Amino acid sequence: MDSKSKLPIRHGSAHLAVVLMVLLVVGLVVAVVASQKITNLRPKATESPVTHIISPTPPLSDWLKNRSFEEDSNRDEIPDFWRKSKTLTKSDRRTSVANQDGNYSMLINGQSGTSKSLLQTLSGSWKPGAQFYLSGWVKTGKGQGGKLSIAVKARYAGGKQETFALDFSSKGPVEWTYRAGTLTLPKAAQEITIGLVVKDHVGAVYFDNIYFDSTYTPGDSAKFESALTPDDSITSSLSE
Ligand SMILES: [Ca+2]
Ligand SMILES: [Ca+2]
Repeated sequence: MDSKSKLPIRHGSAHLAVVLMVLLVVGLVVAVVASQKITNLRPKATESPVTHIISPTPPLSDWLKNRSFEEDSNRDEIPDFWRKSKTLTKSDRRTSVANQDGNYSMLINGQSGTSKSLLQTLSGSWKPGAQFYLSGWVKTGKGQGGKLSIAVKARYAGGKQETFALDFSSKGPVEWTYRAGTLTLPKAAQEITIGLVVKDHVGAVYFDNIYFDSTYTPGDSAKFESALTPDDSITSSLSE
């Protein structure tokens, strides 16, 4: 009787074990799917510090990054997301000596016969006629000569490049000066490089509060001047 009476109990245990196994498998599947969803929500750690991809209608924060030069996470005095031309030296750096916005600006010490630049490249897919707004502030020391610009270099489909520039007075000293302009792309572009350019100028030049976007909300005294025209004299200055 003992063995017969135990049999239903053993059957019952087997059923229970099967049910528990099924629940365990279902639980594992749910956990794996959930963890993948959480992973997808996290920012991608592999994002390049100098090139970022722009969606067709990006929020403002996805455009030019660290445009006021306040962030420098590795403390090498080259602002995050920006890269330098080979001609920059240690004296060309983020500095708190002058600032138009926040605590820091970018200082480039111009040298005769040398073209120096700080660059940031955006990747995207822009159609002919795409419009942009470019603005920024520049302050100069007792320098003179050459060319001081906030420039945009577009790389068109097929590889041709064209540069547009907002020029500032190269005869210093000049206090913080604001300039702004609009840019309409004549051709489809896949890459746009923003550059702070100091070419063949002798003296200190400070840049701050650079703006580049497809939208603009007017504020204070900010005004956008006439459209920027092509200026290929500094195309080579917008490369490393
Ligand atoms: Ca700043
Ligand atoms: Ca840095």
